[in-house]
Amino acid sequence: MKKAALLIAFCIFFGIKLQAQKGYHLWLDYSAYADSNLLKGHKLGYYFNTDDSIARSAKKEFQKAVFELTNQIAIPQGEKKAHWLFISQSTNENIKKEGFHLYSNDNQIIVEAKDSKGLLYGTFKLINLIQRGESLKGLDLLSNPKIALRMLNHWDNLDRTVERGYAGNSIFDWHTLPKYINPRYIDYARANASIGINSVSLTNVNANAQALTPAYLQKVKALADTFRPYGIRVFLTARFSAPIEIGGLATADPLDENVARWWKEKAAEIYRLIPDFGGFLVKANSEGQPGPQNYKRNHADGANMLAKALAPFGGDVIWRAFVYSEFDNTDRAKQAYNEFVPLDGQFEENVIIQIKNGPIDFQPREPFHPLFGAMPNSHIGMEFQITQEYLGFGTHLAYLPVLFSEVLKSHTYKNNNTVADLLVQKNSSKSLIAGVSNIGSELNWTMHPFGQANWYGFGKLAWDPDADVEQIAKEWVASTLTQDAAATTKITQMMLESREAVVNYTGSLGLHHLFDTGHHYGPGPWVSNLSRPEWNPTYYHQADENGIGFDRTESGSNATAQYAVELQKRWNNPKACPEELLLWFHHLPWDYKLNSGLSLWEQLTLNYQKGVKDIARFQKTWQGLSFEIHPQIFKQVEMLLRIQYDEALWWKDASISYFQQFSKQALPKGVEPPLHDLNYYQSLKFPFAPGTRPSW
Ligand code: GCW
Repeated sequence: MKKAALLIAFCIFFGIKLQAQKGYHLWLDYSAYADSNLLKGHKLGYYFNTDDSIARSAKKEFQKAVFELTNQIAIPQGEKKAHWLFISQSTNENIKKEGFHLYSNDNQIIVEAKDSKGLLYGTFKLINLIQRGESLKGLDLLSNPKIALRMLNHWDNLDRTVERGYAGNSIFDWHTLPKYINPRYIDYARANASIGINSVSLTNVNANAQALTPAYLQKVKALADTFRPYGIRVFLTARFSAPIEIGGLATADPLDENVARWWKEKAAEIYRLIPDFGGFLVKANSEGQPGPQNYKRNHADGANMLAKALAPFGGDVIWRAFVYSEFDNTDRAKQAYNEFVPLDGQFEENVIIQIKNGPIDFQPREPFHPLFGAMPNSHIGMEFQITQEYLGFGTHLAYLPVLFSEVLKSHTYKNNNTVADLLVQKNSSKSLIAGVSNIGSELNWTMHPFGQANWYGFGKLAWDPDADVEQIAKEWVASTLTQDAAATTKITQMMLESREAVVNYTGSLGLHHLFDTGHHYGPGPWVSNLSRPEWNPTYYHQADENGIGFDRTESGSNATAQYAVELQKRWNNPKACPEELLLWFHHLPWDYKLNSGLSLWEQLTLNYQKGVKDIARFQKTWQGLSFEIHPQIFKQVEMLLRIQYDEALWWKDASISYFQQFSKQALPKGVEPPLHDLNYYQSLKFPFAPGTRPSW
């Protein structure tokens, strides 16, 4: 009893309101910052010049925030008298579609936009400024989205399992839809709108044709109706063989007239229910998914057939470039380029090619994908993975905007463009940045409280790919964890370093795909028995007594030839190749001397140790923050960092034990010997690791 009373007194003293479950409200939790002085001197009358459903959402958000922040009620007033003006249909030419201008004059604060979506985004921005205690005096902020389609891709199955999901089940409960609208759908839409996300694809790219049946389309319509007032359009994944599976046709050949007609009719059926339906996201001829190649057609044939079905209604086809064939024994990293570059210029106007950030698969570090800059006559989009398939699932702290931004800023040396420049495609309604969602039914949505920062940061970078990731981290911290300046600096620093820590303890210097089979949980550098060579970690690290790494230079797979000459020169030469990509492009002897003077073996093992040490450091930093952070979140992160530390150590020890049998070298000073022998690490099995479908 005494303890509980003390805790409550403590919380009141530090201005922390106790809530049953902290974290659900994400960065839209205004309770911790309720400060009636915050809006002192500001009258609370407001005026909206628009009253459509999206503007009404903006109004609701404003009212809610004012009430939660000040315990006062905002009141509608005439345009002249109101202190807060929300103006849509602006004639200001500097404001673009979905953009906004926030400014203040002597007695008014104005949110001005061209359209209601811009008004909603501007309102959320204004609330965020207030929530973070930013002064509104002299406010003058113009913000236009640089990317048209800012999109979440859910890999959610209809049975509510989530492929590579680590935060519980799917938030979409297909069984109770369409009649039961879980209030959570609205909070999901609010959260997305608050960071500018305007499109969501609801279903797994490993698609189930059932989603396109009339019964399921009713459910999709219910979700679309729920999300629409928040400016969000829905997309579905289209299983290429749907005409056979649910249409009763004998073929899904894209050049077959009946097939094309089936998709046209399907599109018409969908648009009758959902007039602003976004379109289809398609994974075809990849990892066993059906596609046009089943009929000896190519990706353009497949994509264009669907594009023609959607075009009359304004829909798009987002066609994924994540392909690698079991019948192609060249380097997997080269295959997407080889398949897609010859098709450049052949895609319909409403097709966007969605390319993963790197050529293999969302690894902790990869060079940018060679297709960026290689398809100048097609619309291209970016696919990031927000869910942490390869960066510690739901239990590791890894602030991913650092990874995203590293890719976006990469110079392609094609027409002087960075990857971000290529994505922005000035004024194109087909520009796209998609992120594979990390959201699930966990009360705090993402399992790890810091996973929320990855959702948040993704949205911010999709709005502005040049945005500063440190600034994003600071804003997120101030909106969720604390506004104490010293604590913010410490937490932000930890976030900024966290991604590199994961790189170091999973495999640095350009090593990749060392993960255990199937579920990808933990280390499995020894795995070599899978049916397809490129599913085996041994394919990627190529470690033997002579050295380690994948030779992708002219003497090897020549994958470097898919990049601009400037990059070829740099990457082909181990002395010029950035150390963090060295073993991505080179196979080098264990005693190869790095620029630092250390040998490859020394540097690699020291990096493993550094990754572990970094997590221990984060634990210490976190322990010092117990007075600044809500007790529940503090405890959650404390437990999670413990898991991360143990798993980082496991990664280091397992990897070093495995590689040491080839290097045959002693550990350098500063690297602690593994706790167990290799057999032990190889014996660990995790049949129920999350993120893969249970086989019941
Ligand atoms: O990252 C890999 C995953 C698969 C995924 C695939 C893809 C949806 O391991 O689970 O399937 O990529 O992106 O299609």
